[in-house]
Amino acid sequence: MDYKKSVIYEIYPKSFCDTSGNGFGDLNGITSKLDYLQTLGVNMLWLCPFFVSPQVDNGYDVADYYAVDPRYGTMEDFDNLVREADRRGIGLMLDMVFNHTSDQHVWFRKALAGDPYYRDFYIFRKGGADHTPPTNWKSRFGGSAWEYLPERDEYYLHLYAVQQPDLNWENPAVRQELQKVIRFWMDKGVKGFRFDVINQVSKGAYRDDPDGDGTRLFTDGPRIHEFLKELNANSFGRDPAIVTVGEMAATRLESCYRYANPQEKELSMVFSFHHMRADFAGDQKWVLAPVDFPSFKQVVFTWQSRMAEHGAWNALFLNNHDQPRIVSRFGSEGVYWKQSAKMLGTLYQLLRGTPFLYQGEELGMTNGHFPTLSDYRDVESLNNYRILTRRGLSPDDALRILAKHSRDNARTPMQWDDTPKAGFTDGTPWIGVNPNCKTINARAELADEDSVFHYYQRLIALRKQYDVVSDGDFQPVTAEDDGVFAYARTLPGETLLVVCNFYGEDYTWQADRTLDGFRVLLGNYPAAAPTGQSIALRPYEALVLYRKGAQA
Ligand code: TEU
Repeated sequence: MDYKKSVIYEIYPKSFCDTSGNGFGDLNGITSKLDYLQTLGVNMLWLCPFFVSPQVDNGYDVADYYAVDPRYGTMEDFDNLVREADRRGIGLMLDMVFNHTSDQHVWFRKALAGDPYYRDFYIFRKGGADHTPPTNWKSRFGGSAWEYLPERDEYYLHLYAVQQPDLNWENPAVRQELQKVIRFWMDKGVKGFRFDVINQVSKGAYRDDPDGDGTRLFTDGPRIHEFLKELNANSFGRDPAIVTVGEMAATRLESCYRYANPQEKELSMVFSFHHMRADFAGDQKWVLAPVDFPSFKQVVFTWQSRMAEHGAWNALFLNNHDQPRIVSRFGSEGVYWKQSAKMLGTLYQLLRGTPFLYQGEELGMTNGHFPTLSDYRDVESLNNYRILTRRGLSPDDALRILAKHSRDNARTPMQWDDTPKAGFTDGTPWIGVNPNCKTINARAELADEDSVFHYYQRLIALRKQYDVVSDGDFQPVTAEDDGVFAYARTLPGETLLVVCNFYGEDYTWQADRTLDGFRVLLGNYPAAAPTGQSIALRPYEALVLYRKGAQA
């Protein structure tokens, strides 16, 4: 698959489509929606984990890498999904959670039972004389990254939930086991792999971080490139058709030059997250802060330019299963809901890289707006609610922060139709259905030529129709601080100009070049071809302009 000309669609199976009536999405549900996905025009499906798991972190706590959790179906259902997707020219990308396992994985159970071989699969350390943890590192989900085992008077490391003990990648036996997992799924016809927090598997020295929570020490660690090259050579690198993407939490730009440069033989591309911190306060996620648009634009432009200079490839996204819905976060749910959803899709899908759209993004799905704590399911959100209220925040103030930042905003069931359960399940959904499924749903949008769905269909088609989208250079156009996100993609004799009014007000934009000779390939308003050097942009207006001939 030519990942530079492809669009990848992320599916959170638990929330996609339930065919068994247990309230959980399942593999047969995905199979039943392949025609819908083929109509949308996507080329590959990234499936979040569906392996055997106690579901503490919705499957990112894996208890058996080789087996389908019965909640999601059977291995025969998976084999059928591979066949049916392949018939439609759609590949499958599986999610490999290799930084940690579930504490119910047999390896960890054996380690706790004292088996020395499996004990070295994990990271056990003695604490300090004063009963302090081995280091001051913090879990990404709140609290210490070390869990004390009184019966052994030692700790084990978990960068995420307590029930997600970190694997010891310094142990070659661990790395060989994980390479076997990848080869197993390759043999079953899988054509892509997403690697969960893979840049945190090389921990370096276990020492206190005097200036922080340890992230600087265990992120992009000392052996990470060596480990990735070894993983590549002993598994997916044996099939040049396989596409890989690394989730690089808290990564550095310089590290990503290497992760995603084909000459390094590590990965095809990387997810980075610095642009998704534009509504954080400094490094703090669990606060209410406005969107810092100039910072968002500057980060995206910097990553686009620098990664291109170093021959490295980006995975492009604004939504995923960990991020609140972007139309609620950076756009508008009000009168300009549709325009802002289309504008945000245009803004990122035509950048240099491979776009990953997240289930429901193509419909303009919004945040869940859960009114009570009992509506939440996410371990990270529930942990942080406790932390916020322990710090003295009122329950209402803490719930306001969860409503804005919780990952559960992205995990409400996919909205297939306008019935009370949105056509997601006949049973009791594991998490609440967004009542706005009455108007925001696939059935309605498939029937409406002006829908977000049909706009995304046309947006996705541009990547296949115009080489300048897949192969063109990137040039920032509006780097200075104004309300427009505009950039150019160029090939000799071709220019694509993408202009997005990021705000909900009219704005007259002065272009850095004459717009004569450009034609409108796509827009979220009825638009005539602009002329001269300025465009009167309407609220959240997006325009894709194209000119063939002398560089504009
Ligand atoms: O996410 C890693 C990660 O850092 C995210 O949890 C996200 O950055 C954080 O929630 C922002 O506050 C991966 C998976 O995508 C996520 O679903 C898992 O919970 C996590 O790893 C542990 O496997």
